[in-house]
Amino acid sequence: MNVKNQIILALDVEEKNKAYEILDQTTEYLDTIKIGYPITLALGPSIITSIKEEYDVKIIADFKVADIDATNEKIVKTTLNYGADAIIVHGFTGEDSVLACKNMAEKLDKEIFLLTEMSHPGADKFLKPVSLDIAQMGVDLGIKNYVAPATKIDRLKKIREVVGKDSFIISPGVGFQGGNAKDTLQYSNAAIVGRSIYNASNPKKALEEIIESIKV
Ligand code: O7M
Repeated sequence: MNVKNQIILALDVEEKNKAYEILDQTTEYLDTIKIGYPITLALGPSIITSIKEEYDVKIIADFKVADIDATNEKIVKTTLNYGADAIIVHGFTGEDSVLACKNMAEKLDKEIFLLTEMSHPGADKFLKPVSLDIAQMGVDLGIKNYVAPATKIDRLKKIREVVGKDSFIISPGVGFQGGNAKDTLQYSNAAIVGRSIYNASNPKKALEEIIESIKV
């Protein structure tokens, strides 16, 4: 996946007007949007289709899919048929669950991202001990796209080592959670940013500043 300016907007707002306002202000610089549960549960999954119709963007559906294979397959199929270009899938569920997602996405000519380790402190207890194994499972399954934390650069670096230089990593946690875009992009292909943009008094300016900070 190609991500303009290496920034993905996490559009975790719950009102359509607000979502469109943010998109109007940021799509000059962005071409990849992450749509998650907050906006989808508030507005319904057709928000994916609506955004795709009105903006020239790629949509990554962040539904952190984590069920048995048969259920995962249905979740992936329905989400991608709403127009999402890719869907984020948890890795801790294991090979059969992840493979069901990969196979369905490939059938629809779309992509999955495998979530390895998370950005919040609580993830250290259960996910950290297995995240490199999750990443290795992804490599063994032929997965090309990964999610790894911007808040834990040492972990991001290790995950990069496991998945290799040709894999595509996207990283949440820049800004509000304490991560820094420039440091993150040493090991990651794109930073995911939410609140620092959509809660800013001037989202366009906030985004411009993040993009500038990457260049210096
Ligand atoms: O910049 P923020 O903190 O407002 O938003 C970060 C976004 O990334 C938000 O949508 C989170 O749900 C998501 N996220 C994390 O913050 N940490 C993770 O470990 C994983 C994700 C994520 O996108 O998972 C795929």
